[in-house]
Amino acid sequence: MVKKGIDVPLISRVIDQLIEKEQWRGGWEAHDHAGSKIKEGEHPEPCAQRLNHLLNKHDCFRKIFTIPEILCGCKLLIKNEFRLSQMILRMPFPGTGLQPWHVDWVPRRKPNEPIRAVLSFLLLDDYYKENGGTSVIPGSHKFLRPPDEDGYTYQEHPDQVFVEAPRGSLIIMDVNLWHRGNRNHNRKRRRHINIHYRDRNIWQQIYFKKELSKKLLDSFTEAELYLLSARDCDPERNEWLYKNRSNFFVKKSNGLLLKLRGL
Ligand SMILES: O=C(O)CCC(=O)C(=O)O
Ligand SMILES: [Fe+2]
Repeated sequence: MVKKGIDVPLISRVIDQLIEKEQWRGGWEAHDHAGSKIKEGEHPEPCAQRLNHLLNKHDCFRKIFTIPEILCGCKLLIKNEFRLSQMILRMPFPGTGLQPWHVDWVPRRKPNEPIRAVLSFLLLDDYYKENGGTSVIPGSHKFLRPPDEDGYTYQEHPDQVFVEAPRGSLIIMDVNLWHRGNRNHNRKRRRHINIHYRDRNIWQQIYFKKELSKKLLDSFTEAELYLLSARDCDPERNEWLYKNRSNFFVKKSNGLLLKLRGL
């Protein structure tokens, strides 16, 4: 589906300027793996360009996270209240970019477990197989296990489908869907912005309340601030717990808390 009212050519131009400016550092702000600190010369994902903190970097990104279809998708799939977790640009480098099959959150294990996140890709280029368009395994959001438990990492999957869609389209998916970015064979550009929404009860990758400039925060409406979890009344993120979120005890106690609250 091509989204009207979003200035994709402008966004594309700004993205290119940011890529030029940030180069290999792009995406470092949310080098998202707990406990890992990016080192000088270390690329966040060696086979792809990433950019993060887009809201801070240009006004053209302001309208992207409130695209109604994205919010409808979140409302439909995430039963609890949700908030923006991060918005990230990904572009495979020419000739490379293949990812292993994966899901972007802890997989659901039981049919009654809630869906915790929704991924929405706004395509800045046409997507097709040869330029490394995203591929998915239809129906895998109901498998209740991650791909590596079926032995799938980098190899082809018999049921894989390459998303073919024109620039300006949105791909919206349950975070439990098995998917991956592919090799950019023909070296034609293939960029998207991933608008990642999560249940408000799990970690927000970018702590917008602290990271957005005061000027920017003052310019957002109450509804936008709610979606960013950046109103005065929204809870502070405990930085110690966030940094240690992969710690066994932190994970266990979070899980227990959610269970106790029936979430
Ligand atoms: O670039 C793509 O097609 C997919 C990227 C992705 O799934 C990820 O980085 O988690
Ligand atoms: Fe992913």
